[in-house]
Amino acid sequence: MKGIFTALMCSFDEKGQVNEKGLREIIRYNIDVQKVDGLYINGSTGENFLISTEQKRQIFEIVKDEVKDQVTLIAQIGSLNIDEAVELAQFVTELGYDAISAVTPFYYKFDFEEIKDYYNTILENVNNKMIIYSIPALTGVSMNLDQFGELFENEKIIGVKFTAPDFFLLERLRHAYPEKLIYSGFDEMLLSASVLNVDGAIGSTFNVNGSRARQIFELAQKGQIAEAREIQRVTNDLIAAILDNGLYPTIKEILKTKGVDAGVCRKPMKALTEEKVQRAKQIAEKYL
Ligand code: MN9
Repeated sequence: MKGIFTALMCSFDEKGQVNEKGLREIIRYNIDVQKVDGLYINGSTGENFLISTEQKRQIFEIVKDEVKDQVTLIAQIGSLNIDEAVELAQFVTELGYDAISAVTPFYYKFDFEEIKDYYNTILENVNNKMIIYSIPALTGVSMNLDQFGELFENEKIIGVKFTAPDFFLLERLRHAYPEKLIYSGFDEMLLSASVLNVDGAIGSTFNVNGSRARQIFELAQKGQIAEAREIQRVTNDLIAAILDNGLYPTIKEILKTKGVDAGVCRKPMKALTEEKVQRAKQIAEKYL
């Protein structure tokens, strides 16, 4: 379960339907070209919060069918509808997914007892391992060291996808819970997180830049920090350009330059203007 995991994109057509052929191409590109250790399905990058339950099931099925047992698969099943979360957790477990992950419940200001109950309820209903998905900037939910500790008391909770720029908390978590898996969630901070000895990383830009992410992670583990810093710098030039042009649609456009039918993003995400399509192509040419 350690290593570099792509937060998998999904290919959608103009009507917003899943483009199965395109999705399979994105998967193959990640495994065969970027050579990542695993895939994280239906997270933020998969546009999970913009699609129907039926589409989530469809994506989980296609991914498992394409991947079989070639790489590790983590299914993000978290939902504000706890019944949906349980149902999807059971669905992917039957499909043979290696672990599930659930975003902290958001929108309503749930207190910690409610958040804890959410995780424990899902896990009472499914026999699988759970990775907490913590992304305070998008959910508004921040948990402290003690609260992570309380969640980790449930033995089925094996780790956290830590998408926050809080390196103090990250270091405290690493020190306090050496047996839990910690995945770095911000690709632009991978080196800093790797120095703190995370177990791996899960990221959107790995769809196109996974091989550099691996180099950063592995060099840091070997203590070759200067070399890792140089690759993180190039990576961050790339990420800054992608963020400036529009994160997910630009990654899809870059995938298209590699012959991968990545489709478009779901509304209300907007399509790239022609100028931004050209810019995406230039970014691909310059960095990838
Ligand atoms: O899964 C991703 N988070 C989101 C993690 O997309 C919200 C990251 O990979 C970021 O996209 C990336 C760019 O900021 O670090």
